[in-house]
Amino acid sequence: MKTVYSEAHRGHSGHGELVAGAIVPGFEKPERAEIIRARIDEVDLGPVVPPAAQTLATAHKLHDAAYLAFLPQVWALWRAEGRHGPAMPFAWPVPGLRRDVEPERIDARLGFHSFDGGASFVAGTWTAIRAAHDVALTAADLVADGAPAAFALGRPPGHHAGARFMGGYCYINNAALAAERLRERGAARVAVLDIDYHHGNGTQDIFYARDDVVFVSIHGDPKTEFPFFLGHADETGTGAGAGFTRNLPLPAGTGWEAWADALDAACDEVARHRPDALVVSLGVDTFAGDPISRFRLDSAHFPRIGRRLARLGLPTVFVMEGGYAVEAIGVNAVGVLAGFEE
Ligand code: FKS
Ligand code: ZN
Repeated sequence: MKTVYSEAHRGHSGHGELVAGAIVPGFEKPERAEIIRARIDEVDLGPVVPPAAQTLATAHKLHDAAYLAFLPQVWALWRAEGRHGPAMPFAWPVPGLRRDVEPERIDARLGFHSFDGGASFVAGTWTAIRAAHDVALTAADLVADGAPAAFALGRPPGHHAGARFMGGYCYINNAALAAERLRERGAARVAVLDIDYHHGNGTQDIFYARDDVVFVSIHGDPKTEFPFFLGHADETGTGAGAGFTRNLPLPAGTGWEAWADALDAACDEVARHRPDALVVSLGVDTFAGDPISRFRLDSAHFPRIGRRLARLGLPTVFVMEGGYAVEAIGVNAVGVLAGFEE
């Protein structure tokens, strides 16, 4: 399959994140994409192509206009306050505080448009976000044009980004963009299957009331795992979308046997809705060696995931999400794709 990739992701680097009371170097770093990119050549997965030019029209169907307008301005507003280091928020308008007055100060606006401090900005962040957006839409177009599958290798990732918020390393929801583009290009129903360790709260938020995009996710139980505040089994959709969201939370420590059973259940759920196309939110932080996650999959399991997904027999867009064991991320991510291609 073709991989869509842009070097622009490299500008999103050098930021830190808050872990257990200390700022540490960000886990979501450029080496991740570079190592996957190198592995694609090593196993001859297929050509690597640049994204085609895209407008923000599809993003505007998924994300709030004020939110989308804010993202490209963040770095300049931050610099205008005399700051040089990464931009990150420190206050959030939780229930009990007001959201109806849009604040003016950059620190307040960052909190207003986010749910955590995990989506920080450096000079090249917007350019990387925009490139990941173009990458996801281009991969969806390849599949809409008839390719059986395509791989959107962009970063930053997207599945924690909701209609009006960033967080968890995510800004614009790349998987949601791919799903929406497949809809625009004629798919009556699209399924998004999220196999990242963390619940795709942003994707769920965006499609929760819709019956044309099914969202199915396998992830660490939010009672103990990030993003903590969404992803429980009783969340199944609302309004027209009732029955079109399915969450399969698993306890930290889950190994291949139980995870593979959940994958079977998730695939059955996808198939039951008879979608015309599939988007896979491909996180490989389910790997036992992942430094921030707690499932126990081995590298040998990732090709088996790909083979199981292939059995759905659907045109498929793979969109890169998480995975932080950088030494294994190439083998694991490309393992899924190679297994799919078998
Ligand atoms: C303290 C722990 C917070 C945040 C984990 C974010 C996971 C992101 C991801 C994505 F796919 F979006 F990249 N950990 N800093 O793997 O779900
Ligand atoms: Zn993750």
